[in-house]
Amino acid sequence: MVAASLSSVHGDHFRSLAIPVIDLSCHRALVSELIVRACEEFGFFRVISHGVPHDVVSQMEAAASEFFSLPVAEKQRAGPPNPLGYGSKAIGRNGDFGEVEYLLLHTNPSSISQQAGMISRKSPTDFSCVVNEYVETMQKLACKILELLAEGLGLGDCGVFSRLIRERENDSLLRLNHYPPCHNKEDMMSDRIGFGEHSDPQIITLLRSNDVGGLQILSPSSLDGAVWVPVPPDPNTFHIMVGDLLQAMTNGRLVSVRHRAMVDSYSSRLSMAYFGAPPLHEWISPLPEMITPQMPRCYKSFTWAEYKKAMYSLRLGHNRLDLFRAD
Ligand code: GA4
Repeated sequence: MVAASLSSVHGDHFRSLAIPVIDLSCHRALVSELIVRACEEFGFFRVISHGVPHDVVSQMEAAASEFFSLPVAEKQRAGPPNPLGYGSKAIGRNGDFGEVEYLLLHTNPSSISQQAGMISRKSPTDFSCVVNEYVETMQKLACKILELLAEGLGLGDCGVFSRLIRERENDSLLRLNHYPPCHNKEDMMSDRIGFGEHSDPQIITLLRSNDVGGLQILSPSSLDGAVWVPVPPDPNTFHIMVGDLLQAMTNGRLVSVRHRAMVDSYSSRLSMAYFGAPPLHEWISPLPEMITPQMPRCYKSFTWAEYKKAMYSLRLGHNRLDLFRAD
């Protein structure tokens, strides 16, 4: 594990912290142990030597920037996001806003080709191909990480997490975000929120961004309130985040990381997030191996559809998993 040292943000408290960087080409037992440790401590880590071909990423990035550089009226053909499609500033259904424009896509190939018609007038087929390839690659990487995680946790069935996002009916999403830079001086002097504080509801998130910073994670170990830790950008790594469902399945042993994105004063930030989710009808429960006398059951069983219903009825920053606590 390589430790990346971090420094200051103005405004909130901050703490210098070493975020885990895990080399996936290292010895399997070591990698799985490091993944577990990172997910327990931060719910967040970065991976290097991940095996994702450069072309797959650069083609996806090029397609995203081409879309965001279209005239507004063209982009709006792919919106509004209900919940999929193009959105600008408004996030979700309950009054959240950020300095961001985005495209939300379902990862199912037929949904991608349907949306592609609205997204790219010029070459919808090319757009679909690029997205499908990126999504397939992300799904593979997510499964690999989830299997290593299950091994590290000593679970009898190492496919217990990965199987959920591999199912044909999985509800995984791809989100393309564009954070334009600030233009006026006043804005440059203050911190501007691109995407407000939240945790991701799904099982796992694989986030890749260009070389512009902005991502911050909330240090879960902080005893003294909010401690935001800026994550230095690195276009060659993937940021991996534990989602709410993984926290529930591990009975709270792994933590879903709270994070946010700030806007850079000078440069455009482009990020691409793959959210690995189970099918809608899938039941989510704490795994029996994760329930012990020292760690009694923390969460009720619920379906992903029930969880989604709750998440869309709440604000972005709501701690929605609390609604599913066992009595
Ligand atoms: C956060 C993670 C993903 O970006 C997302 C977001 C979704 C949306 O933008 O429509 C939500 C948010 C996210 C959680 C609470 C609800 C739903 C906005 C919002 C206020 C696509 C997702 O799955 O949940």
